[in-house]
Amino acid sequence: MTDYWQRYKGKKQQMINRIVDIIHSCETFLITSHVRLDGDALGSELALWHVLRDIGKEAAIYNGDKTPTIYEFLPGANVITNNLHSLHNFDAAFILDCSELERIGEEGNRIGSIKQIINIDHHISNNLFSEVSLVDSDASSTGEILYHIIEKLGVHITKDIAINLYTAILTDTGAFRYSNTGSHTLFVAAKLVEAGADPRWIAENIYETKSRAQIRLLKDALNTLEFDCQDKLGSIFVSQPMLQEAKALPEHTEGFVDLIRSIKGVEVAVFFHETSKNNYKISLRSKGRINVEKIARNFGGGGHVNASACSIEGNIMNVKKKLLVVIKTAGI
Ligand SMILES: [Mn+2]
Repeated sequence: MTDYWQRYKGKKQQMINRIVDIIHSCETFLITSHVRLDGDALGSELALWHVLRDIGKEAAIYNGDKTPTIYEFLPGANVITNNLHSLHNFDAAFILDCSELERIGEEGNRIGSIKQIINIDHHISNNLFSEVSLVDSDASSTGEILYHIIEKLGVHITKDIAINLYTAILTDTGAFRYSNTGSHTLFVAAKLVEAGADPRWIAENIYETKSRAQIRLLKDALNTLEFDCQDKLGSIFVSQPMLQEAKALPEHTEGFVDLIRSIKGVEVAVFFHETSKNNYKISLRSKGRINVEKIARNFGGGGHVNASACSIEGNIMNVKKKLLVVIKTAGI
């Protein structure tokens, strides 16, 4: 574990100290994250909310999107608001798991005008939109980084905090399967289990509560499965009519791309999701060699080496063609 603590020496340690100072010197905090919420965004927000409240601070969580149903079990999830009124009450804003202000959604610029912004993230593509930025692309998740801040703060990790942080780490590592799972990740996860996070109960809430509509949508999506690049590339898509037919929600597509990656021999998995007519959100996953962050960046997106996303306009045929050209140049 010594290597790990080494990473938090020097500049990163100074930044953690600075964030701790800001927490002590401010009273009211806004906490936010990116649209298309995931377990890391929500778990990190809620863990931090509990921490701030536990030390007598005021805190509110705003998100541009509604909380997906599967995350409603998270302790504190009911406090999250989708409406932002006056901002002048906030001394500082925490922007978590968010590579750029625009990813917050509609309120990004307004929130960006709060005088003290704290940017905590693990995306390699983070554009360091605040002077106070703690970005650690070696960390599995924003939740893992937050654990260290909480330790430094000296706040007791309650069961509610542990459940939220564990969920953040669990979901961003694909249940401890992705290459971002380091010994340090498991070390933190172990500490959270000791603090009261129940792995069985959390996994059941997240992975074993699928609706029938979701499975129906998956069935239709799998009908679109195609292989390219000598079967090293697997892809599926979901169109707007498919979503309507299955009576499913956009959030029900979560995890589809991982299923494609699970196919033997597939090195890059792609999921095309038509979010509005002729506008596709594309999720990319790779098993290692191919850097899908670079591919997404080509289309104005970003993410991590093994998991990224971008958007391309056009019909599915053209969108696929455009993406294939770039993937082929990546040397698949
Ligand atoms: Mn994350």
